[in-house]
Amino acid sequence: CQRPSTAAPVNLNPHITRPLEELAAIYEDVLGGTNAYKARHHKQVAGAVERLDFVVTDVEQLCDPPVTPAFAQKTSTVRDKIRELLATGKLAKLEELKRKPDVEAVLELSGVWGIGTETARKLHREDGVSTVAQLRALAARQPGKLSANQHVGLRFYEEFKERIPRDEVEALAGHVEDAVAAVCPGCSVTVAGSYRRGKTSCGDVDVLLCPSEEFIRGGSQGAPGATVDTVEDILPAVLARLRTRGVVTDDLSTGTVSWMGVARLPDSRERLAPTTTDGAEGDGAVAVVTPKRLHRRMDIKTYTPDEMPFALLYFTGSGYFNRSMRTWADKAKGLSLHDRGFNLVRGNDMTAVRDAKFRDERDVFEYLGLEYVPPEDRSV
Ligand code: DCP
Ligand code: MG
Ligand code: MN
Repeated sequence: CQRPSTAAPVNLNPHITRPLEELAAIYEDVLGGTNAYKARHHKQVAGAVERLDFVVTDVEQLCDPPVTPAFAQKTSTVRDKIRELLATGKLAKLEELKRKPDVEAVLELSGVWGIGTETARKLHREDGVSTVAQLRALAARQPGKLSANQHVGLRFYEEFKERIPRDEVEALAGHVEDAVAAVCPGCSVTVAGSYRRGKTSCGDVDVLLCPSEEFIRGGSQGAPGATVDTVEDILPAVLARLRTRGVVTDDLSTGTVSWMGVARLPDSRERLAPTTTDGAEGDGAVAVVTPKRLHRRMDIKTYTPDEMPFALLYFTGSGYFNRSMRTWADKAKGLSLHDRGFNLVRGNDMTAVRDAKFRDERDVFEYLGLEYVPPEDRSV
């Protein structure tokens, strides 16, 4: 029952769709095999509920007409699950599955960065590994069992699990800004992701770089002071500086315009240490508080000014918001929306949309006939 609306499609029923998706993910990724059918069934219903333009308060609202054919089936146990969610806010089945040793093991192992549920299942089944501690022991005995990235994920397992406070995100981004200013003056640095959506803490730091039009046209001629000449040179040069400063400690994936890796605030003891008149060291008179300097996941990507509105939209998320935006673009306009622009889809053909100029995110919303949604409202 989709009414035409100019309001951007947001999920009004996360209280139903999230637990159903979590359950589906366990059926599909953790249990696998014949559970794939159950997973699909739950995902179809969650997908249909996600697109509704009203808040579901009674399961009967989904029955006549059925929100999706999957829902019409007499045997639909999803109906009971939604009834349970509406009544209790919980899913007994989900809680029960999460307590099963096999499921628990796969969920714990796939919490290591770089280890997907497939690998986690294999490690559990074939190597008898159930915990991160056991995986560390295995990795020490047989380093070849894991990829370089998985070793990094394992090394920083506890640190990566910690949320990053906003001020630390800002401090880390400040170091990126310094490096960018030295390499390519006029290139903008924008923190996207959950930070831009206004979250008080973030899972990682998502940074977008965008050089000026002048740089695009004339390299260092167009942007005086730039030490590089092409878009592809910016990120490698920025990373080199950040490594020298000890801000970037590890790489997970390196390309010319896209990097994933590990960063942490440099040792700031000098700056934080109060100056003393006698300069005596180690006499206990000066309490130097060294803040915890945790290793943090950071992503940095470079986009051209033409791509930037799309990149900003994509990397601001949330993932759920992106999905509804993409579905809307596809269903309402036959457009495929991605991080660099729009493609017009005609059967199997895709052509880039070039008839419009997109200066900012608002232009993208407008092109889709949608009201602008500020980043803070994109978390669902
Ligand atoms: N994104 C996406 N699809 C993916 C991965 C990412 O649409 N498969 C988009 C939406 C995310 C954004 O990129 O919001 C940034 O990805 P993150 O994984 O960093 O997610 P968030 O920044 O939103 O949350 P967190 O605080 O956990 O980092
Ligand atoms: Mg993020
Ligand atoms: Mn990220």
